[in-house]
Amino acid sequence: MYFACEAVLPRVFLHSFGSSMHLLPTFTRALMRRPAANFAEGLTSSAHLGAPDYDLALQQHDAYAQALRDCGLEVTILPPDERFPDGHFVEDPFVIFRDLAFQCRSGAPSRENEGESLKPHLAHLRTVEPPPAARIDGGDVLFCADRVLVGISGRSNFAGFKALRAALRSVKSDIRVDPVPFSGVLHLKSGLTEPAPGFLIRDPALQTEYDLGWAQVIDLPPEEGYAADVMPVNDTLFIAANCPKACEAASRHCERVIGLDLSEFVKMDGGLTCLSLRY
Ligand code: CIR
Repeated sequence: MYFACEAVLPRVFLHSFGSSMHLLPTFTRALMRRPAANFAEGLTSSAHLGAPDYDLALQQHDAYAQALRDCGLEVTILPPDERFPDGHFVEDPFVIFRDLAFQCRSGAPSRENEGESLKPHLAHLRTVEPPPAARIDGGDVLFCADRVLVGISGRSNFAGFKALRAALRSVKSDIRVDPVPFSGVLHLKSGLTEPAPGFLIRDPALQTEYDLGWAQVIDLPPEEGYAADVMPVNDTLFIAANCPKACEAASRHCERVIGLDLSEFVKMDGGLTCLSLRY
């Protein structure tokens, strides 16, 4: 079950994934992993939200996968893997850019080896592994229309940033890749994403000295901060359900806005983008 957002204001910009205006191509496939029964043993800083409900999480995961299928994507769902309670957050172990699959190494020790089990499913891509000191989570990597922002966080370091930049430049030599030291949220994309070219949506909890002056920044009210992790999929923008201000802002810039309820994943610090790898 997912929700169409009412467009309450005129839509003045369409998202332009798959056009020459955006670095990323039209997505045709997505890779996901079903949450394991022990997923509540994963890392979280949100214990105050209560323990997640496994059955509801599975329903929300199913709805998410169906919503991607409804956008025309072929969705592969891998079986649960109890070795990794955070293993369904498949966005973190890989960054995919055209034919490149950059294998991340998380700054969180419990998540360091998650990528190995995803690797065979990305074998058609050119896999690049970073040097041992490089740490990075895919949740810290934001592809904007004309640049890539790489969060420097508890999970991702400068060595990780440099390794990723080199790998991205092996695909597109003039790609702009900026480091973005930040604090206040787990991953960069937990607190900052680009719903439409030149427009950023931000959780006010995110603190950074990085100059965002090149974009128009939409600041969400604190109570809707987690809706800053929006997920553009071709002509559709996915946002967290039940966030009216975020929905209104997104509808101003995007043709089709869909709300997805991920309440059980939010309890484990998960946002929209982290549940799939789209390529
Ligand atoms: C973690 O702390 O790593 C997981 N519990 C949540 C990861 C969410 N990933 C993401 O936002 N990209």
